[in-house]
Amino acid sequence: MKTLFTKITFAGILLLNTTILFAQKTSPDDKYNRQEVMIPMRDGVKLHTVIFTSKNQTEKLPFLMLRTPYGVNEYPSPEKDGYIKDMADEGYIFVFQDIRGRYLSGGKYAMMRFSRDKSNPKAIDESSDTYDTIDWLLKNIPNNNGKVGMYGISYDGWTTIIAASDPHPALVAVSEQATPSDMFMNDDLHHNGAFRLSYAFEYAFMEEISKTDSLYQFGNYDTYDWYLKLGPLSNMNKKYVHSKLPSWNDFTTHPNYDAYWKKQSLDSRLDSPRLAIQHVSGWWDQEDMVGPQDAYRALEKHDASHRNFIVLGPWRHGGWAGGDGKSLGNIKFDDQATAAYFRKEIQAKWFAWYLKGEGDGKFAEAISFQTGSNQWKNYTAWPPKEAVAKNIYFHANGKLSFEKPAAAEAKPFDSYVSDPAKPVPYRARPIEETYGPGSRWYFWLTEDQRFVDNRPDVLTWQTDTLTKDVTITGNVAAKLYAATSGSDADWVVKLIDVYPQEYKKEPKMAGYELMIADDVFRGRFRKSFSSPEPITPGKVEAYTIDLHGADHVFKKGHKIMVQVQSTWFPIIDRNPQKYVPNIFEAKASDYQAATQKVFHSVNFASCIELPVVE
Ligand code: PG9
Repeated sequence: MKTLFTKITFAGILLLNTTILFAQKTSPDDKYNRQEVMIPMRDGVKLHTVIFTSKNQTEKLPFLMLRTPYGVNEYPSPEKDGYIKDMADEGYIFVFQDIRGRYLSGGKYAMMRFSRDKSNPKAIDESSDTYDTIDWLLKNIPNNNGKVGMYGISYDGWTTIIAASDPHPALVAVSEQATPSDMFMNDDLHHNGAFRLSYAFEYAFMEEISKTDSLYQFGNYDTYDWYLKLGPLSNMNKKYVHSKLPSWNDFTTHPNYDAYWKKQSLDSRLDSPRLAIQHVSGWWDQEDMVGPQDAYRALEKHDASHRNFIVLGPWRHGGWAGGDGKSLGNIKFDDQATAAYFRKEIQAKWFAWYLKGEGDGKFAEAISFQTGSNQWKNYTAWPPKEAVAKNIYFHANGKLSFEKPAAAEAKPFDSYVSDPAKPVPYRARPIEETYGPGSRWYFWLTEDQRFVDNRPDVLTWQTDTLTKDVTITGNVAAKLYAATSGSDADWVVKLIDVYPQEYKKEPKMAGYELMIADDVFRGRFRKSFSSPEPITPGKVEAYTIDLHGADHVFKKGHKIMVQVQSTWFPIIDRNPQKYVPNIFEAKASDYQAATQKVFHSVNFASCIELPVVE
C-alpha cells in the first residue's frame, strides 16, 4: 500500500477521477529537488523512478528506497510526507519506484512475482529489479555514501523483504512493514485455507484490470448483499469479470496448498538474514498481521549475527505511517502517540545507525507496545521465554475458566445451526467496499463484538470478572473439539477482552467486546493443507487453530470471552458445508445448512492456549 493514509484518499482521487489532490509535484519551498528517471533493467525494461535529493546536501548520503505497485508520481517532497518526515529532516537520498508493469513503469505486472530462474541471466524478479536499480543509483546519483536502505508497508514491505532475500551488496538495512508471508495460510488472500473473498476479489480487480488502481463498481453500498447474491464463486467469472483477472483465475485453479502457494511463500524464499532486517507488525492489522511475525520467525532460526528484529504495535495495517497513533477505532492508548514514537524513535534511529553510523546501535530484539497496560516493552526474544502456556477451557452454561471440565458436567457440547444462506457478517453492516468511500475496513478488527452477541449461530463463553490482571505475551492457539452434520465446516475463533459494565475511565466503552486474537480454519484442511479431506458427519474432530501473537493485559475487573462461529462473511467465502473437491466449482445446491457442535467435556476439552506471564 502507498500508506494507509493515501489509500483512504485514494478513493477520493478516484471519485474526482483526477489526481488534483496531489497535482502540485514540487513547490519552491520544498527542501528536496525532484527528478524523474526511467532506469533500465537487465532485460531492457525501464522502471519509472522518482528521486529526491536535498537542496542543502553537504555530505555524502545514503539512499532510502521504496518500491511499490501503487504509483509514485504524486509523492510529495519527503519532508512533507508524515511517514518519512523524521528521516527527511535528517537527510537521505529518497528513491521511489513504480514496480514493473504498474503506473509509469514498463514491462508486465505479476502479483507477487515468483523468484526468477537464476540460470537465465536475462530472467527477472523483484530482487533483480531492485539490484539493477541500486546498481544504477550508485553510478548515476552523485554524493551517495554507497549504502542503501529499503522500507515499505504491505506490498511495499514485500518488495523490501524480497530485495533483502537476494540483496545487492550495497543494501545494508531494511524495515519490512506488514509484508505478507504466505497467501494461503495468512495475510490477504486466505487464512488457514479459508478464502478471503471480498479482499481477494477487490484487490485483484484493483491491481489487474488496468495499470493503475481502480475500484470495482458494485452498484451496491452494502457489499454483504452483493456477495450473497453472487451465489457460488464460479459466478464471478461467468457473470462479472470474464476471466480478465489473472490472479482470480489462479485462485480458482489452486484451491489447495500446492506448489503455486509454496513457491510464492516467504518460507521458501528466506534463508538467513543477509543484512539488518526490522519486521513491523500491527496487533490489529486487517491485512497482513501475521506476515512480519512469520518472516521474523523464519529468519530468527538462522540469525547467527543478530541482524533480525521485530517491532509490534497497536496498529491497523500501516497505522504507524501517519497520525499520532493515540487511538485505533474506539480504542485509546492512554494518550501515547504510538505511531509518532515508532517513526521517530524506532524507524528513524534504525536507518540512522545502519546507513550513517549515527546513534548507539542498541536495538532491542523485540519491541512491543503491550495493549491493555498500554506500555512499550522490550523483550530479548519473541515470543518471550517467560510466558507459560496455560489453557483456558470452555464449559457448560457459557463459562470459561482455567479449570479443566470435570467428569460431571451436564452438557458435553454447545451447538448452533450454521446456514450459508444467512452468514454472520464479519463487521457491522453496511459492509462498504473495502477501499470504497467511507469504508470502515481499516478498523474492523477493533469493532465491538456485541454486534453478533445475540445471533443464534454464534457461541459465547466467558470468565467471571477477573480478580487480577491476566497478561498474555506470545502466541495464542485455539484447540477446538467440534463436529458438524455436514462434510466440511469453517471454524472462526475469537478471543475477546470484555470491558467492565461500569467503566468510569470512559463510560461509552462499558461492556465493550474487543478482539485480541482471532482466526478462521477451513475444516477440510485439518490433516493437510495440500490434500483436503471431507469430515465424517457427526464425528468429533480436533482442530488446532493458530491465533498468532498477542501482547495484552486483560485487566482486573474485565472478563475474558471466546466466541465461535462458522461464517465470517464476506471477508471469508461461504463454506458450502458439503464437501466438494474445489469450492470455486461448487454449485448453488452444494451450499447447505449444518448443525455444529463444540465440545467441552473431559475427553474433548476445547480451550484456548494462552501464553501467560505471571
Ligand atoms: N495488503 C495489500 C497487499 C499486499 C500484497 C499482496 C496483496 C495485497 C497491500 O496493502 O499492499
